[in-house]
Amino acid sequence: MKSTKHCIELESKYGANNYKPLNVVLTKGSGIWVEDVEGKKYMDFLAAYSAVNQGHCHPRLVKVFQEQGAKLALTSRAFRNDQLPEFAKELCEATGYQKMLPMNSGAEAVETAIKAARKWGYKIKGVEDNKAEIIVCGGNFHGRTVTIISFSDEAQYQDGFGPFTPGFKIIPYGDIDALKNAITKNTVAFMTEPIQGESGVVVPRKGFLKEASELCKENNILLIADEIQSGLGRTGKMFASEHENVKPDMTIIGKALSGGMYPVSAVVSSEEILGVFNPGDHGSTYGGNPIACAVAREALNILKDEKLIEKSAELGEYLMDKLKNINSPYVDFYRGKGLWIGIVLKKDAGGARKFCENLQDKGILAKETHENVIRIAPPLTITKDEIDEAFTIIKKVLTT
Ligand code: IF1
Repeated sequence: MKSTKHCIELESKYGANNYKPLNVVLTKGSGIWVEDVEGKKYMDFLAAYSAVNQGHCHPRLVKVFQEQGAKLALTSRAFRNDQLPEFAKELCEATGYQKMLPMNSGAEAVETAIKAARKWGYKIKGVEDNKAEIIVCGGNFHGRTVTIISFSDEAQYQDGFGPFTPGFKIIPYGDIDALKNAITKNTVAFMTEPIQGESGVVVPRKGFLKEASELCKENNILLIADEIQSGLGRTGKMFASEHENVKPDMTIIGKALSGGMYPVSAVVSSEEILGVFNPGDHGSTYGGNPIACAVAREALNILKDEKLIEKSAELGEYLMDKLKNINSPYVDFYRGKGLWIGIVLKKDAGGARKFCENLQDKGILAKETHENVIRIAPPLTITKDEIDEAFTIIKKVLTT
């Protein structure tokens, strides 16, 4: 049998050292539950950063994945396949947009949105060649390509990776005056996470996104929402932007678009904006492949059939109320929406990592973010009883 120690040694020897995971080696998953190589079971309270909103190895996803894999896996976009047209239609209908462009990873979809916005700026808005500017927020996380890290303000994400892509301006998250002041005649887009994930489930001031959206309209600037982590039910709405009744010009989706079965991402937008791409402008070998499309179609159906968005809203509020009633010496405050909660610890609590290790001992896997935030994000398939079970453990960890 593979032991935890053996797996960790092998991975450290042959794998690049770009991660420091919790020392748990998982081998099985079902719903909210995962099991390690020693046979210990855990509740997954990270859900692969919201990629597994539909739960691990959802039987419907496994079935579609196996069937489509056995039938036709990849054609490239040199030829057509019969899954992409249906996926394109269903994704547009589910999200209320006119057009979609499929990619694989989140970062690729972000790159796609940046390219679309720039080209829209030159071809439609009339910005002078190579002058396009995109405004982003401090504390952002949009992925790890060279262009994306070019507008990160996290020193580690940039350290050693320059030179960087120009054309980005950073404003403080939630600061509408800063956004106003950053706009020039060359601004083509404002791109933001409606709720910041990596930053620690940071919800901006109420009204910010709405005001930003109006400001963008007034100035003929595209609003781009990165809903890769916040979208598809995580916050109790299809998209977190809906909490502010905002319909961005472009929305970027990834992670849970496949329920964790396969990398699938997409940009959804209007005819005018995605219409700037001509054959040969952009693409990807695997983007829009039959497995990806079949799996994503089923992942969207599961969200709807199992009412996971509604469940996220209800159970999220239920859990948040319970958490707020814990009298913990370590917790500063709680924030979040739906089943996405950041437990912000006091400065002198000793950091979130040791709380996550304590949770791990007691059977819950959660991941700290930014030293002092414990992030809570279970699969949306979680039941009320399982929430109660987890709560008992969380309460113990936060009070002893
Ligand atoms: C890792 C963080 C979370 C994202 C948003 C784009 C992407 C992500 C809003 C890129 C990805 C992931 C990447 C993953 C861990 C995770 C993460 F801590 F790194 F920041 F969730 F908080 N936009 N987020 O959250 O998507 O290319 O990875 O598919 O280990 O880097 P990707």
